[in-house]
Amino acid sequence: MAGMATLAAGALPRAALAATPNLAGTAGSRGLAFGSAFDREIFDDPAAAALLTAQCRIGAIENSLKFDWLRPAGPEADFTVADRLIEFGLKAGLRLRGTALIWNDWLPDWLKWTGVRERRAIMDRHIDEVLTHYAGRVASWDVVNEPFFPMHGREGGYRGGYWFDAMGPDYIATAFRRAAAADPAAELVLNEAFCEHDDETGLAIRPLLYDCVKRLKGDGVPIHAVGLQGHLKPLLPHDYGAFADWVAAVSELGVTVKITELDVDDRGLPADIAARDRIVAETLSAFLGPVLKVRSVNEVIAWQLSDRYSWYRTLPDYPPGQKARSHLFDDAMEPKPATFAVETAFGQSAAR
Ligand code: 9MR
Repeated sequence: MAGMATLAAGALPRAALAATPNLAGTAGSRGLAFGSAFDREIFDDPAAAALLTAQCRIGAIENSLKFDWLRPAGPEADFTVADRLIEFGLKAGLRLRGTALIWNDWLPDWLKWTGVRERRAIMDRHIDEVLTHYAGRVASWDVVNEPFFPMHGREGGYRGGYWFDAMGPDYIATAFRRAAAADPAAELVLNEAFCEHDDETGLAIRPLLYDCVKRLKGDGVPIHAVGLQGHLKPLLPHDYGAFADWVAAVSELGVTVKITELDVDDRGLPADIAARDRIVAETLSAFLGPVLKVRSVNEVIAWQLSDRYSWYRTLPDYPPGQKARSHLFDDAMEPKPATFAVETAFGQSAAR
């Protein structure tokens, strides 16, 4: 692991930096699928569209399939923009992922005014309509996103919100069963954040998620994969080797595992760009090395390819003049140490 970190540490030979990366190709040579989140920027930015098409085999819709984006003002869904994104993705040859069908966060205000019993019907309708509409086009869904958040103080460590508060923990199994009925061919994924870290939240969520998957499997709930987001935070305590052992244990429950939202939180890292890029690259190497030894990890998806469309850039936490460099390509869509760290990790990973 130390050797890999050194390789990615900005000490890369010039020739390597000048080479054209081929992330999907290198991943594919090991039986691994690589992809990225994308959204409406691809309509107006041909460079973003071209980078996505060149580097990816999987495309995850970053926002436009979320409940609040499909139904911002009331229960009627508007699929217009999402349909254009899906059409683009399919033409680009991408296997498409939708996120998130059911998430207790980021829900529109109108849901607040619905009664508890009515909310179950709204959830069912949402799942039925969306999965039927995209059956055969969106191959994989985060059916439930971020089920746990112990800091919400709910018994069992669940994330609170309109769905949980209406149905309790059963909303998870209910959503998976409903999704399987609406699109029997879809891959159904339980997606979770924070597990990569040895801080209080990460250490609390790991066993909760493990037990949840075990229960779902034991009850015959149709869950095919676990998504682990991978918003890496180099400044938080972490032990990626121990994390990988836990990932292997999760997959032994009978699911594949995918890294669904890979990027590096560079808030608080040095302002100097070379130093920051080095830490971002080292973090990616240190994470992917052990994780990709686990053969049931079959997909890695970046949460946007380029810093230009980083969600971190919408956060207020950067000093003036400093912008996130959290992703695999820079602002100008050019490769940087992170690109080659990831490609190297793919090339060195165990064959699937
Ligand atoms: O990157 C997404 C950002 O543009 C949205 O405003 C936000 C709320 O919908 O969601 C971000 O993506 C999140 C993902 O859906 C779930 N895991 C955390 C991601 C980053 O916040």
